[in-house]
Amino acid sequence: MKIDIITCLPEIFDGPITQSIVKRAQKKGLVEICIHDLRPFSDNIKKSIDDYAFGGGAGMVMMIEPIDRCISYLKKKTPYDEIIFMTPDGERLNQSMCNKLSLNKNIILLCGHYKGIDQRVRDHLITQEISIGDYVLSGGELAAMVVTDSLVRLIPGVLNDESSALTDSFQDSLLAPPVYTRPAVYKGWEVPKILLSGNDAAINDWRYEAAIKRTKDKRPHLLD
Ligand code: 6GU
Repeated sequence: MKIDIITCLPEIFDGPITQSIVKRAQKKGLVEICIHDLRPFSDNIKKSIDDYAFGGGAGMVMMIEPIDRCISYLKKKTPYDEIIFMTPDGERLNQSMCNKLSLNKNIILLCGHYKGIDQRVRDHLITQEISIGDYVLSGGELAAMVVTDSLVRLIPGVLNDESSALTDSFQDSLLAPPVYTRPAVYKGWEVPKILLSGNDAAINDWRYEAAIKRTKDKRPHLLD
């Protein structure tokens, strides 16, 4: 899978997706993540990528031209399955969207910024709009990293234990059950005895029941 991220703040991406699982996935060649700075695609002297809103009002608007040029440049080399705009008014991300997106070969994540983006970008250049929740972030960059992380862990071979993405919370509309490790007793707080029994069938039953209970307690709407 290839993920091309278009942003006016490329430095932000030096953090989470250069570490841990996503880093390993890139090293193994299972995913290629490329960050593209929007600013060089501006054709004016100041390399500006935003301008005042037609009709007035506070806040700058991201211009269509640098974005169109950047997307056209990328499209010359790669056929994209989806060109996704990260925006708080997009479709709210959930696990089933992540699963579907992870099947794509090539995607673009376009990060919005400032007060908004010229509507013609949304009308003509992109294929999908995604939000990561009902709150407003300063830009789409953190959201693009959330999407990237959630997709990469689903690519076969990325996780050491092939089954572990399948047992993630939300994969079967259930939260994952509690887990424990040594010591079996700490300050008098005990691990459920069944987990120490060695009886795999009984342990699986316990985990299933615990997953249902946790979902009922914390996210009852998932059981609807
Ligand atoms: Cl994708 N972008 C911004 N700016 N804020 C958000 C978001 C995206 N998703 C939730 N809040």
